[in-house]
Amino acid sequence: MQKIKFNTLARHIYEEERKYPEATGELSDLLHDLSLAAKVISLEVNKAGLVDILGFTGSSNVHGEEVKKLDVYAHEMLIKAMDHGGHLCVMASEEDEDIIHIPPEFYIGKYVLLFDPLDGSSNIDANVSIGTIFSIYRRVSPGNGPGTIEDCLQPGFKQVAAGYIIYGSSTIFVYTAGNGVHGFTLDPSFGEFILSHPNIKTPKKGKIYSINEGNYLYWHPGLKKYIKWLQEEDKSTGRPYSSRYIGSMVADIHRNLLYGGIFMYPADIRNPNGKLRLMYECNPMAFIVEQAGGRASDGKKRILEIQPEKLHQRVPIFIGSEEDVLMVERFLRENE
Ligand code: P6P
Repeated sequence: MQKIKFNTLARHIYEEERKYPEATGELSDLLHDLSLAAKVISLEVNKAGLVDILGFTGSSNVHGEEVKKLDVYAHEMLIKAMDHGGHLCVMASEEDEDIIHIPPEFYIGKYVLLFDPLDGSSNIDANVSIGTIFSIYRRVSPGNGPGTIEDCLQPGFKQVAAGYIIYGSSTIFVYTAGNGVHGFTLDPSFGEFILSHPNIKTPKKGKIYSINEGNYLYWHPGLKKYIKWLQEEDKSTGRPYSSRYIGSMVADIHRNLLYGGIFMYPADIRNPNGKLRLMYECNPMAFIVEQAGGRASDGKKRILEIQPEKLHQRVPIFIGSEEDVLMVERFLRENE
């Protein structure tokens, strides 16, 4: 096991920035501000189970602060942490129908931030890992004024950075700025994210498949055949695969990123576009997984090449180890 050099997220971000002479440091500051928000959200998520036990009134806690639903809290915390840094021209959140403008009193920058503040938050009461997902683009609208919807509706290959923070047995910040994928584990004793997963590469082929099999009846016939194929015994292809499904996208994809395997949220008869959001979940996860050597498609087309039409549009997603995603694409194609 290669010894991991001691490094913090803050230092890693600036070391990466120094590799690009033209870098202004703005992206570094953005990522640093996001890591700050992540620490605060992590604190709150880890306290969540205590809300009832510690006699919080439910609408306001012993300090007189209003106790909000965690996903609303995370949404508001991210906006508060990111709106005044001077690096953004516009934001958009999975929790907000419309784009989020930078208050007029703050400087407007050249980047665009989209985020899912707390994906999988319905699992929090069961103490299941959940996560924040973020995606960063450069502005494309002309001028230096407020950003527009056009800045937010860019195809995923235009991302300059993407990442997630998984709040689980530990809090891990995973990101890419287009030069590999790196993971940092929060040491709560001194509040720093420490390099724990340098240059993550996902196995070319896994032995895990992740999908909600409760939707089997509504699937595409090719998908039904693929899942049955995975369950047959054939030691030469590592089958049968293991089924692992947490129901929290960040947790499922983080595990498969490290161990190998495929995560699927397909279209079905009831949901012709699947369930997961292109801009807030699929694009950032696709950028990360591709940077780690994996693949992400909607079953036909590379996720990162989909031209967005709506801020909250849903897409089917097959993401993970390259050979596994290619295989399900083949089953879908051959059983049109
Ligand atoms: P289902 C959580 O609600 C979420 O948005 C993702 O994190 C997760 O992968 C998916 O939905 C689970 O959906 O329909 O299987 O419960």
